Amino acid sequence: MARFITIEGGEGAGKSTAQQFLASKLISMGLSVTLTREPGGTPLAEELRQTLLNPHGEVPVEMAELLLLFAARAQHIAEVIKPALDRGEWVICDRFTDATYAYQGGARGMSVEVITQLEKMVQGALQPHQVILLDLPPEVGLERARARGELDRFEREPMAFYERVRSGYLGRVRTMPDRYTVIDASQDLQGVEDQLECVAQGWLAE
Ligand code: Z5A
Repeated sequence: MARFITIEGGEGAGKSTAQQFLASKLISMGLSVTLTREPGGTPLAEELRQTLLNPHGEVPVEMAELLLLFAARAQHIAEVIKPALDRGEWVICDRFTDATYAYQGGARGMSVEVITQLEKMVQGALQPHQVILLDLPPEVGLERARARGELDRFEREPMAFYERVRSGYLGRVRTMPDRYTVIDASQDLQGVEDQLECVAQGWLAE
């Protein structure tokens, strides 16, 4: 049965690493898996990603940032996510709308009602079956992200911004606990992967 799994967390939490690990587990169990990411996932959505993350260009105002994210998401859902689910595949997406609630809602302070309206317009009934939240103190994740080279626009925010992102995610976990599996991403990679393996085994047993 097709499943839509999303992976969330702050900068450098290990989302891409976890996505690859989960995919290898699911594929070894005989499942077909589509890996994708947000913002991005289609040529147009990747162009919008470049615009959103560019640290040198014109800075989008908050509403423009929000609408660009949902424009990319609309394209991504229509071109990649829904077709893969319709083919019966598992889709593992590196970030999705929980990131919008955490970054644009929690950290930028945009109206949650507006985000919810856009979510309904763009996604209809589409929601992740499960969200993996890789939770860690922002300073740990930023150190990992900074080791990689030039920082994107989101990686240049003050520390208080990332604290609000983290609180935004954890606030959503408190209100909808069944939606999330929270993993302590400050532990070593082996520890994270052991937990991810248990999660994958649990899905298969359902
Ligand atoms: N954004 C938004 O504002 N609103 C939205 O709705 C959406 C996104 C969808 C781009 O996302 C930006 O878009 C994002 C929010 C905004 N902000 N930023 N920046 P992104 O997902 O592309 O960017 P990111 O969060 O910076 O991802 P990342 O830096 O690629 O990190 P990651 O995927 O979580 O981590 P990783 O690449 O797997 O690992 C980072 C390094 O740490 C790497 O060297 C690993 O080998 C290492 N690692 C991983 N796990 C561990 C453990 N457990 N221990 C030690 N080292 C580890």
